[in-house]
Amino acid sequence: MKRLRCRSCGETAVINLRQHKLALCEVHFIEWMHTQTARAIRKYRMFGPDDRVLVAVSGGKDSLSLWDILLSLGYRADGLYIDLGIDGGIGYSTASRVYAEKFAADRWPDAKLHVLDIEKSYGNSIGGVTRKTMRGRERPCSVCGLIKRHEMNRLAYEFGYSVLATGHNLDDEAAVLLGNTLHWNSEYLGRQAPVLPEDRNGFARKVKPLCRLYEREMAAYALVSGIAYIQEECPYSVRATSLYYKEILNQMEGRSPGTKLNFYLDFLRARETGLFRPFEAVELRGCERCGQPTALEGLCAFCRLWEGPSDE
Ligand code: Q46
Ligand code: ZN
Ligand code: ZN
Repeated sequence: MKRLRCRSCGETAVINLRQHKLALCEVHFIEWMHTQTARAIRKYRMFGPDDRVLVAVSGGKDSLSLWDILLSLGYRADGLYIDLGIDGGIGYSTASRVYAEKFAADRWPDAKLHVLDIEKSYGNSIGGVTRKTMRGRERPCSVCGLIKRHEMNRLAYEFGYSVLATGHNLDDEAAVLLGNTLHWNSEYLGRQAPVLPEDRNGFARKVKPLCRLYEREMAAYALVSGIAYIQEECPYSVRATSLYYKEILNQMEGRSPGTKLNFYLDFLRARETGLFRPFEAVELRGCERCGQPTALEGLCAFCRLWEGPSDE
């Protein structure tokens, strides 16, 4: 088989980016990933060099690589690991936390990693609170999403970060887009974007700097950069419909390289030209207990979670 050569220097290529007709060696691939991320940050006006960025790290390849890229680009980025108390027979949360802590200590010892333990702070884990408050009707992922959003917002606010960055990659975004399109969920379509403005003054903007990078590219970046990460998926993700959508999109990508990227970028263009009605912000008030923006009367959804019906 013909050996692929790096387009920049002619050395042996480690990756072939078929959708860009671009083969790159290790050094130039890392450089390309940094440039692509920097471009997305500028294009979507995510943040500038003076912003303090809080990166939500899960111990997985995407979020650790995102943190690595932002620090390599010289941004003021710290990490936040939320220990959700998920076990799944593999000690999932504990193992993920070790990867996040090791990454910070070994690679970027000057960067700060905040760690929040949900069970210690609130007395219950994701599984426990799902069983208790929803009586099994709700999936752990919706409870988990609610807790993560609330706590990331709270800590960003308390620690004075203006931006919250998550490691969602192109495959994640394209899968969500496919799901929203299949249901013509116009509210979610209007809201799906690389940048979500702050809900209220003082709260952080949410950004996804990896939204144009394939999952495969993220895995390759972690590998060639020597970033160790948790390989197992969250045990609750097994039944997620998004995995099925990802499979379908991968099949399409295999037949026609670039499908995922074009699907997502064409959507963003259509969104910009007004195809989807922009999300109309409902009037938000401060939660009576935690002060975070909420559309609900009295307590926000997060504070209600811990008030749920008891087991009797
Ligand atoms: S961590 Fe949480 Fe994911 Fe696990 S429980 Fe679901 S939402 S699958 S990103
Ligand atoms: Zn090269
Ligand atoms: Zn609240």
